[in-house]
Amino acid sequence: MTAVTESVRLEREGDIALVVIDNAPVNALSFHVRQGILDGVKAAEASDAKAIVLICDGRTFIAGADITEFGGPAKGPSLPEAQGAIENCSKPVIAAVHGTALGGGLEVALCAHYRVGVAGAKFGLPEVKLGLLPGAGGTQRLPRIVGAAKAVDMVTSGEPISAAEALEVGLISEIVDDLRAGAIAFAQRAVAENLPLLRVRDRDDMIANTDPAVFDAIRAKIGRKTRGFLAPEYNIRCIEAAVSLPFDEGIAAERELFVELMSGPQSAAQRYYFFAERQAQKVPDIPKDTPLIEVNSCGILGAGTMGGGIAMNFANAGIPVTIVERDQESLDRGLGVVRKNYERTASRGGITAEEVETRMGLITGSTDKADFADCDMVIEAVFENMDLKKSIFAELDIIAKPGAILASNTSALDINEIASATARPESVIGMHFFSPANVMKLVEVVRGDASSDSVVATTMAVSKRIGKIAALVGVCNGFVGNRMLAMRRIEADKMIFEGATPAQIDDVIYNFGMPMGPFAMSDLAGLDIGWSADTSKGETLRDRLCESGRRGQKNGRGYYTYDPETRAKTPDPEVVEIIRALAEEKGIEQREVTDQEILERCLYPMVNEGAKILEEGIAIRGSDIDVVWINGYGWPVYTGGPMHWADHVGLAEVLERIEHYHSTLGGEHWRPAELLKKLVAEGGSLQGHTNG
Ligand code: 3H9
Repeated sequence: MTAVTESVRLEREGDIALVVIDNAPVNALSFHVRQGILDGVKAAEASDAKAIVLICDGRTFIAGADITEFGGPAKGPSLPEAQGAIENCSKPVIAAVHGTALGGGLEVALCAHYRVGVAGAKFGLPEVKLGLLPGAGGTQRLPRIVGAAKAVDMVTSGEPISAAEALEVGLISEIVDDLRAGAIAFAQRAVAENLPLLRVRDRDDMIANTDPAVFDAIRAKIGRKTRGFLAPEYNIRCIEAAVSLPFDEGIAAERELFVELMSGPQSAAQRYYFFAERQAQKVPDIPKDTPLIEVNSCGILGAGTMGGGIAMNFANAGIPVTIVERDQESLDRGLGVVRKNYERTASRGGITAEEVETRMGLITGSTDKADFADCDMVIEAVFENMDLKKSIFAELDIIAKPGAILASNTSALDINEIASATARPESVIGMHFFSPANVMKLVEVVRGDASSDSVVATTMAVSKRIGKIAALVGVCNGFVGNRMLAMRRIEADKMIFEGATPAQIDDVIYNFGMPMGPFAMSDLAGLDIGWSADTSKGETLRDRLCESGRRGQKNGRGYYTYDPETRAKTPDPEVVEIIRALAEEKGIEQREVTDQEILERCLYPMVNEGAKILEEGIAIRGSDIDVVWINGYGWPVYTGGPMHWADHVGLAEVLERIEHYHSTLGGEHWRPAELLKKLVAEGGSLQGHTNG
């Protein structure tokens, strides 16, 4: 065994040389790995070895370029130099894949003459998720093996394929049982049978007759989902280049587009988010060795939209759920919706019919809370009413076994007060899911004053296990997400009286990249939540809208009118008139409100509130706030979330505008956060601010 660099070594098994990469945790292509591959392969080529196996230690093959190196000074050999040593080697090079061959990792493997993998291996080019494209030949080599249609699908989705599929499409030559032994055996066979040194770059057979329609088809397919993102289109253009240009020209086109993406703000935001998401899982003041509570069963109180969605998350992860409703009819209705949701997924090919039954089989309905007695965790998901929640928690305290986690899905209420209804506040925590709970990724884990370390750590771990992205937040009204959302609402509601229309405001927010604006959101939720015809005084806009039969999407009329068939919304002049009349009564003069003013007045108070949330210690890090907004509200990840976005705009400019609105419009939500002022004075950033 010879060390080549700190992370690459050379080994020998008979005639076969092994270039072994060991760069924990994911064998990313740091400069010493690139150097090691280059020097290791060359040394093996110069030795009397007859073939070379490229293999990794640890849990995975190379998972890509080292993202932490991006944007820094160039160090060591480039990846193409290391790849060249493999591809142009005069002896067969076999890449042996386990775990994930991703991004630059797959691009390295594509330069080997042959690839083998274990059954659990996965192969993908996920750069699009970082706002990038494969920049080391991946877009030119992959279609030469799998064809343009498959390649364009892989680079635009970023999703990996399995070893079985890789074998089927010819990406690997063999699935081996034992990685090392299997790869060595393959290499020995390559030598014995004098197998040719296959260079993917020289192949044209799979791309020769590409139908250009595949590119329009993918554009049509992903257009809506990728609205606002640059990288998907750039990835498509690279595959187009692969089928229309000679290899070297295709590589040049790929490089040019890669450099453009890499130096642009979208990829910077998406790379920042990659680490933000992983960072959010870490709780600085909880020791890593904190014992976790075993959670093998979960009780859910409430089979409404929320409870049902939450139950699905647990069932999807294979965790048995007991779901309790107050009467059989509501229970049947709730379980019926869950089944329908699963069946819809199955009809689209997401899961098999058998999986529908397996998951439904994990959900047991009941009308008796006593059935929570054996659950390791119980989540309350009834409507928002403090007295009700307190009485429920007092009951759960009696029913649940000692040590069980008692969680509330409240979206705003005080977890400490809820916990005070029990004799075990240390077991109580908030788990704020977002609607629809089976789809939305975010869970705000709300740490009460008394929540124990084990309960916090376990709830974070359980959230991950059920496929969620958790952010730990403290107790305050609305926590992180809804508290910031409320600030946007204040200004949006004011601006429609000043002369902006609901559609204008929604369009500005939509064009910024959010899934919908505040008024479309109200229509979706229903305008009459908490409104009653008996008590309505016709004083507020909501009173007037509801009184004129506008209840939102559910009856086809709200701030917009909705097509009964397509549910497409159209701005409604009648609503604009109702608003105008009310503004007149209130003595508010209407004027033209610019899109820029709308953007500033909707987003800057959110940024300001985010800064206050940070200074109060409600969020651990600025980046956690971005994780909340991206996963709970669809904030466009290519702007990095409200904190990253504000940093990008420039905190001095943001503060200047907040001060301007504070002096002209007034209101506590415009009072500049002390932290914001401090960061501007010190040249700090919101995204990098941490209380940990
Ligand atoms: C690329 O390749 C560009 C090329 O085309 C062109 C070049 C010229 N770099 O996710 P985990 C860290 S772009 C640096 O929790 P898992 C991660 O931050 C790249 N660090 O584990 C975390 O650190 P910490 C294309 C990385 O088992 C730790 O490793 N490749 C990288 O749940 C564990 O990560 C990708 O986009 C990296 N590339 O999932 C793949 N990757 O413990 C990105 C991970 O301090 N990676 N880290 O928080 C992944 O998708 C997942 O990490 C993976 C493992 C599936 C591999």
